[in-house]
Amino acid sequence: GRRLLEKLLEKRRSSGRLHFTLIDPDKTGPAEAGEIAARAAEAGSDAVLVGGSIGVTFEETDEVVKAAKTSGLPVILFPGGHTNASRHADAVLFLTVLNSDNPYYIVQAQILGAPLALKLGLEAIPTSYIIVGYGGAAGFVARARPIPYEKPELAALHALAGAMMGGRIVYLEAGSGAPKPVPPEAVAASRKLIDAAGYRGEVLLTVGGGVRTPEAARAAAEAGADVLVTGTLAEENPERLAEIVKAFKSGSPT
Ligand code: 1GP
Repeated sequence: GRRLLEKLLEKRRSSGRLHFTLIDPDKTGPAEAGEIAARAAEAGSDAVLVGGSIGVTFEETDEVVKAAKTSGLPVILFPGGHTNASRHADAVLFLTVLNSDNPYYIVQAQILGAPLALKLGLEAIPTSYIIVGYGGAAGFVARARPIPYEKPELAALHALAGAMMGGRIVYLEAGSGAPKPVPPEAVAASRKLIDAAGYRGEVLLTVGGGVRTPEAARAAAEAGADVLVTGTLAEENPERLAEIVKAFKSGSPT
């Protein structure tokens, strides 16, 4: 069949912006993951991401992926390292941390993870991952030098390079639970350079970390994000999920 990446790009072009719900198997067991994924589908989310930075086992990943699949949404692995794999997932964010100082997170995890993705039949979605500001556990574990909140032009240069290096998802990450999301200025500056280089429609500019309000979701949309990722929200304020998805998607597809 058609690859998931192509389906997501097509969906973005035809029906507008996308929302992904993140589930961390270290924090969320399979039963709760099933409930969150079902709620996410109902709220208008377009995919479930499964992964975390610390303490995630093969078995937990497998069980959470299986539970999330019952929602009918595509399930994409969001690995914290090369061992976070599951044959039950549809795809894996094959990510390189552009602002890591450690070669493992730039290229070695990919080399070690590639044969696992092949064996498990996982579609690898080239992903350029850029950590901004707070960074959270992801920034700490990946040994990132987080881009300062007040330097949107630096974030944009990373985003442009990420697209030029072949990233189809260019992901600006403030870190799960970040006190404030990626600044809209950084999203807008990234959008501008990605479009100027001719990647509009081929690259999904993705934003996540610390989005808790419809206002923040709307700001990310207006700044030009194609995809919004929320994680903590579905665990802590599940009743707000639909509202936030709607705020991000309203006014789509442009
Ligand atoms: C983290 O971008 C995601 O990788 C989501 O972050 O948990 O803060 O929504 P939150």
